[in-house]
Amino acid sequence: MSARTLLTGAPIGADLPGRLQHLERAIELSDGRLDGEVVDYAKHVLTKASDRLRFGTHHSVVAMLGATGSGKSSMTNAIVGSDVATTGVRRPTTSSTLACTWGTMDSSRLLDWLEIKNRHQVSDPSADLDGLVLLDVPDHDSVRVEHRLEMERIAEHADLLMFVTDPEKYADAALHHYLALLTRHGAVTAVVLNKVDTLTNEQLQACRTDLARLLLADGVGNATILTASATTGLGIAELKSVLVDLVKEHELALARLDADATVAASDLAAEAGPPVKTSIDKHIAQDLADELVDASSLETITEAVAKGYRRDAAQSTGWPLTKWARKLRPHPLRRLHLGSGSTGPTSMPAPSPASSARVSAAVRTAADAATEDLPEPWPTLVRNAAIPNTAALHDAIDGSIARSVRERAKNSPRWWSGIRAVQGFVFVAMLVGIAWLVALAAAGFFALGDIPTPEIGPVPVPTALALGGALLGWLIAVIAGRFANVGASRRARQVRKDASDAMVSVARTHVLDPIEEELVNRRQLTDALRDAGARWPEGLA
Ligand SMILES: Nc1nc2c(ncn2[C@@H]2O[C@H](COP(=O)(O)OP(=O)(O)OP(=O)(O)O)[C@@H](O)[C@H]2O)c(=O)[nH]1
Ligand SMILES: [Mg+2]
Repeated sequence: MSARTLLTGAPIGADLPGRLQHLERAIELSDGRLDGEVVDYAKHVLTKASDRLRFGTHHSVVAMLGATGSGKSSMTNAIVGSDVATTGVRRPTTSSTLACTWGTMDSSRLLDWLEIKNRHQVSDPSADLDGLVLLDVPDHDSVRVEHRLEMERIAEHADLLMFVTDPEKYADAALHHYLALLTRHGAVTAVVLNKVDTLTNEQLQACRTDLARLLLADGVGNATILTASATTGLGIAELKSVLVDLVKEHELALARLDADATVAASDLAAEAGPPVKTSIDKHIAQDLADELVDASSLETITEAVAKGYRRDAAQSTGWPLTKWARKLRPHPLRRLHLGSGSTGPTSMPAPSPASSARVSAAVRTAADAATEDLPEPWPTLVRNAAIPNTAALHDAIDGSIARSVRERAKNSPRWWSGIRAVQGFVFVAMLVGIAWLVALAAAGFFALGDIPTPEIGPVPVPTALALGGALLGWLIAVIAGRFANVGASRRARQVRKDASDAMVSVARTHVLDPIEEELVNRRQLTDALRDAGARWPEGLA
C-alpha cells in the first residue's frame, strides 16, 4: 500500500508548484469578488504549502488522532518499540504533542514550524521508516478545549492522519465529525481499531463491519481499516508495514498539499460558478446603443439642426433685403454651442431624471443579458463594473451627438453660394432699376426734358429691372426655401445616423468594455482554477 492508494481519491500532483501558481492567480482574481472566507482559506493553503515545502518532502508527518483513552500514546510506544509516550488510566493523559522521528535527517526546523516541543529521536537500525515523524496528539473529545485546538492545529499541518479508536468509542460522534471534515482534505489514511485483544473473533468481525458502514456514511468508504492491540502487539507489524509503504516514496507532504490545493480550488470553483465561456452578444450592443439614442436629447438636437440649416440656407440664399432681419433671432445651434466652427463644451440640456433612469436601466439590462447564465456574484459584479460613472456616459453620449452635428455643420452646400451669387446679381439689377427710375423722376422734376428710356416690349428697362429684380429675388428665395426644407431634413437624418452609429462605440467604451473585462476576469479565474485542479460541483462542470 502506498500513499497513492491510501489517500482518498486525491491525485498526487507531479506538478504541485505549477498548480499552486495557478491557485495563486485564481486567488488574485477572486479577492474582493468571491466569498471572503473561501478566498482566505485558499490563501491559507497557499501559505501553508510554501511553508511546508521549504522543509522538503523527506519527512512524512503522520499524526495519530483520536478520543481520549483510545490508545494513541500506547500505539506510539508500540510502534517506536519503547515507552516514550506517557499512557495512563487517568483521562486525558497526553496534553502536548510528542513527535518521534525516524532516520538521520534533521527534522528540527520542521518541528519548530509545527510548534512541537516534545521530541524523540527513534534509534532504529533498519532504515525502513526513514523520514517518518509520528505524532502522538492530545485527544479531540476531552473537556480540555486546548487539547481540541492543538489536535485541530496538528490535523491542519500534518501530512497524514491516522485515527485511533477502540471497540467502545468507534461510533462516537466526535470521531465521525472529524473524519468527515478532514477527509475532504484528502488527509485521512486509515482508521486503526485498537484494543482488539478485548474482543472475540466474532465481536471483532461485527465491529469491523459496523465501523466500515459508519465510514461509508461519513463519505470515507475507501479509508483503510486496520485492527491492532497496542498492549499485546497484535497487528502492530502490519501497521508498521503500512507506515513503511507510506513513507518510502517521500511524497506524503506533496499528497497532503495537493489535496488541500484541490479543496481550495474546488471551493473557489463552487463560488465562481461553471467554467462556461460567456461573451457579449452582438444584439446586446445594438440594443444598448438604440436605448442610449432613445434616452438622449438627439431628437431635440436634430430639430435644432434642421432649424439651423433652414436659417443658414435662408441667410445665404434669401432676398438680401429681408435676410438681415433673421440675424436678430438667436441661431438654434449656436445657442447650444453647436454651430459651425464651435469647439469645446456644449450647452446641451442636462439629462432629465427620466432620461438618466432610462440610461441606467439600459445599462443594467445589458449587464444582466451578458450574465444571464452566471450565478451571483457575477451579475452584481458586472453591473457594478458597467455603471460606475453614469455622468461620464452622459458626457460621452452628448459628445458623440455634438461631434456629428459639428462635423456636418462644417460644410455649407455648394448650391447656397451659387444662389447667393444669383441673388446678388438680381439685387444689383433691382438697385440699378430703382436708381434709374429715381434719376428719371428727378429729371422730370427738374424739367430736364424727356430722357429716352429703352424698353423691353411695353415695359421700360428700369421698371423691368426694379420690379423684375424684386420679383425674381423673392421667387428665388421661395424656391431656395423649398430646397432648404429638403436639405434640412436630410441634414437632420444624417446627424441622427452619425450619432446613432457613434453611440455603438460609446456603448462599447463605457458599458460593454467594462462588462467584457469582468467576463474576461471570470474566464481567467475559471481557467486558473481548472489548472489548479479544481473540481466543480456536479452539474456545474
Ligand atoms: N486492553 C487494551 N488496553 C489498551 C490498549 N491500548 C491502550 N490501552 C489502555 O488504554 C488506556 C489509555 O491509553 P493511552 O495510550 O493513554 O490513550 P490515549 O489515546 O493516549 O489517551 P489520551 O492521551 O488521554 O488522549 C491505558 O490504560 C492503556 O493501557 C490495548 O490495545 N488493549
Ligand atoms: Mg495519550
